[in-house]
Amino acid sequence: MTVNSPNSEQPEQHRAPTERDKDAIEDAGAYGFPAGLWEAIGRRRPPLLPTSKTWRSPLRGPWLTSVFGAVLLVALPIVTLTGLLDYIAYGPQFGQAIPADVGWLRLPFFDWPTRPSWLFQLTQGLHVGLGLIIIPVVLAKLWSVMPRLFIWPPARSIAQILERLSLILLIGGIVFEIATGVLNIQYDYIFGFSFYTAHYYGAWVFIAGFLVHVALKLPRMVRHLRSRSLLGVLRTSRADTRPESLGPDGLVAEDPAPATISRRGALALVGCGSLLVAILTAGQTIGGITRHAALLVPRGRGAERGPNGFPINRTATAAGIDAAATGSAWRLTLTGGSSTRTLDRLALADMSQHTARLPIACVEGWSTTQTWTGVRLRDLAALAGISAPSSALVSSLERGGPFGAATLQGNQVLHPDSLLALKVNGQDISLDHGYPARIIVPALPGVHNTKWVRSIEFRS
Ligand SMILES: Nc1nc2c(c(=O)[nH]1)N[C@H]1C(S)=C(S)[C@@H](COP(=O)(O)O)O[C@H]1N2
Ligand SMILES: [Mo]
Repeated sequence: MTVNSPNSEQPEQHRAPTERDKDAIEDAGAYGFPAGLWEAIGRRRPPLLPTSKTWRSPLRGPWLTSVFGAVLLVALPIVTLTGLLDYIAYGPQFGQAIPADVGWLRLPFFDWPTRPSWLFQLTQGLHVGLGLIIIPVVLAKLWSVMPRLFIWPPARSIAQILERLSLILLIGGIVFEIATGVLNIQYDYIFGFSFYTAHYYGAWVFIAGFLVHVALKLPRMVRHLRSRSLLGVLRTSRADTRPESLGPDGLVAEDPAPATISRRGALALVGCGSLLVAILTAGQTIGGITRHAALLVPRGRGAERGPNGFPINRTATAAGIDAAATGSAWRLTLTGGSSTRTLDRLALADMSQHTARLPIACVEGWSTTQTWTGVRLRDLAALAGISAPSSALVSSLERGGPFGAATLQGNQVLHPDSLLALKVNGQDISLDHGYPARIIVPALPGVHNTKWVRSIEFRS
């Protein structure tokens, strides 16, 4: 049975559903499943389950689903890859990426580059920004395939069971990643587990589902995209909006209601949704006046009001920093060479000073670029007696916790712009930004720019 809607320019080709059912039942038999089993399950449809008649929007159909799918096919790999890159930027080789031990899900580690200095700003900005912007598209895609989530029987063959299992990974994975990601940038750690651990494993669940889904659906997506022209759709008004042709996918309403919005209207709605999210988010990374619009990012806003005029991740009070320990009693300890060196702040200020414009890019979704002045880390390494360290362990006055210490790679210590900063924008660094001295390194994840530095241990 083939029903073509009156205005579908290029009717699509498909097999009649009954053929498909037969195939599936045959498949099942071939895999050792009694053919009658599927029919028996088919007859036991739960009474409350929506039926194929429940879904009446005339917009639903494989073309629309494929348009959303194509957008996600481009965006999701970018979000995924930048997320995995951010994991590597955290320094898994030092056990400081979270989760530290991921068994066989271990990524190939490499030394995170220091050039360009905005590299981490880019990867985390793309990951968080694009991840938020695609939410309306993900919702639209889920809406468009809704009828398929309720088909009965849920699967007709082994192949279909596997396909449907992959959907659980895909949909469960993406919803989980979006939910945990959004909560993280709102600093809302409501769950009783580590955000990073959950988000990392959730990503692999999603990746598995995504790969299977793309492998299974890509040819179909391409075929359906060709079934009508995008320009044609954009020229079609609501009054002329007709359902796509009924097909075996079960996406097209069998009993369509009249259109309440055109397809171009639906596409515009989703597009504007994404644009709105973009406007509300991008300012956290781009900065300047756009920051005022970044309503979705709590830390990015109102930053101008803070000391030194840029966002503070955690104040000295919140970090439990004893102001007395940062006063004249403060000493920087350098170890790793044959003897330990101790310097007070005056001695540091007497060393050769270097100025660099570098970003702090926080994985929680904001960044800010400032002009830092201080002592080069490589000069401190030389002073400690290790001129070519392979790594350096920086410790804070803030003891313990995720911010108490961070390990830097050799290339990060040796970069000419890597500083133990004493000043920012020509002023002494404020207590909240890490006085007496803090780390600032090109392309380093924000979290490893340790504030209130107490000691540095160079390793070779
Ligand atoms: N000791 C210590 N260092 C720290 C932090 C902290 O809480 N304690 N926060 C880190 C994080 S997560 C970021 S993004 C940057 C933010 O620096 P800022 O507060 O000066 O903007 O500092 C990093 N260094
Ligand atoms: Mo951060």
